[in-house]
Amino acid sequence: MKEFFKKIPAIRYEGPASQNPFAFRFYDPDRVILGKPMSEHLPFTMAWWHNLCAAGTDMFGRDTADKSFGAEKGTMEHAKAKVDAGFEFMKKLGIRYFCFHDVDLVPEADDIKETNARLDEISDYILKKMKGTDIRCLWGTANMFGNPRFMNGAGSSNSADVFCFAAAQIKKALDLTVKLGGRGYVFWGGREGYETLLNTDVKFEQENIARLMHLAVDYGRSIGFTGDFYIEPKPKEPMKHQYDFDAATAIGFLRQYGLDRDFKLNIEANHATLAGHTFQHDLRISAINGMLGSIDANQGDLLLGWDTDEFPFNVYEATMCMYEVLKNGGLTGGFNFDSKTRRPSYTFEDMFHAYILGMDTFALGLIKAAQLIEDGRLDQFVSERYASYRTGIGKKILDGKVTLADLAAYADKMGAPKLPGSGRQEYLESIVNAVLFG
Ligand code: XUL
Ligand code: CO
Repeated sequence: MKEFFKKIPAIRYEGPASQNPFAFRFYDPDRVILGKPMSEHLPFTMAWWHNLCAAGTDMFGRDTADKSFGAEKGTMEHAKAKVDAGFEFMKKLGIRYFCFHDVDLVPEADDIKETNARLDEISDYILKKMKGTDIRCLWGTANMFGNPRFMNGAGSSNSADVFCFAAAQIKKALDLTVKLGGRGYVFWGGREGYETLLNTDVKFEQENIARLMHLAVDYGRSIGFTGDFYIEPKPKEPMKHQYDFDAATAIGFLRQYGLDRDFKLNIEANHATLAGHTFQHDLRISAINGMLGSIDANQGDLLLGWDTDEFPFNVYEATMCMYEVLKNGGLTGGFNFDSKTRRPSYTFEDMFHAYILGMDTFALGLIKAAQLIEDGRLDQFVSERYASYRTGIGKKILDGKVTLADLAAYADKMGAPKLPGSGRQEYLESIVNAVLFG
């Protein structure tokens, strides 16, 4: 078997002092944190599209990286070379999951029957590669945004034929996900949105997206898919306005259309920040609604207003993410690095450095989040902040024992309420710093 990353050894944990560029400094898979090994807390996942397909093309310039893996692009030989390279990559890093879009796996043909035959061939090949390894599929999805037919979306398209084509792609992508033992199936509503209300029937489009999702659920369950479906919220880009704007909007949509039993959310850091939220905010909103399912691990650049999909480096953000994940009792999905190396980082070594960075950042986030929870001061502060609801009038409010008139009478007697206690934000931030760097 050809080795693609010859100069790169298997990546091992060597500790924070290590200066070996091909070693983990924080990700120590067997280290037990809050009763579970790191590797179980952190089901790290390779995104097929960024790692094996994207080669640096942007709006202003062509590829900088060579991702041909020794084969001619657009051929099945190339598709198989990507599988070989991907498995070598995952094994060397100890990554146990991958995610894919249908068209990441094979070149799309003009005729869907031909594309599907190619998908059958490549998934047989992937299955063979999986044998004897502990590498599994995290989730699959259908790319319903790249091809020109999807210029107006898939479920939201004005064309019923395009809706049918999307259905056909979803059906096949679900078949593949089940065949590869995927834990989940993702809907990122790539172009499910609008450019102008002058030509758009928003109600009709949203109902049709829900229709397509119901059809997907019915089909998925009929072929034995027991995992979660996920919506991946994003506010904009490519569409000016996307329907799954953020976690709260997506949850409202799922409930409105009766999809909330089968779906959870796949929260992407850079999508949350594009929506004007922190990553932690969208994780919290998902978690308190019982809908935090999976994570697309990356980060944006707050100086740039677009989806830069950078490898996570921000330890504060990763810590607060892991804080939410630990409090959620983990994920049904995993941590998919929907991240790409910067365009000038174009070598195979950079691909490894990027994953080492991302995995170490989340490992550090996990260690620090566990310490914050064990420290207990944040939790204690929050609990005390709401203490006025545990006795007296507060307790009566929670118990549903008072009317608005009762409360008004209480207020009449009370005079002006005392100011609520200090929020102590700066003190709490200093605790976070002390735990991170103390
Ligand atoms: C796009 C994005 C997608 C989804 C899968 O912003 O995040 O790659 O994760 O379609
Ligand atoms: Co994503």
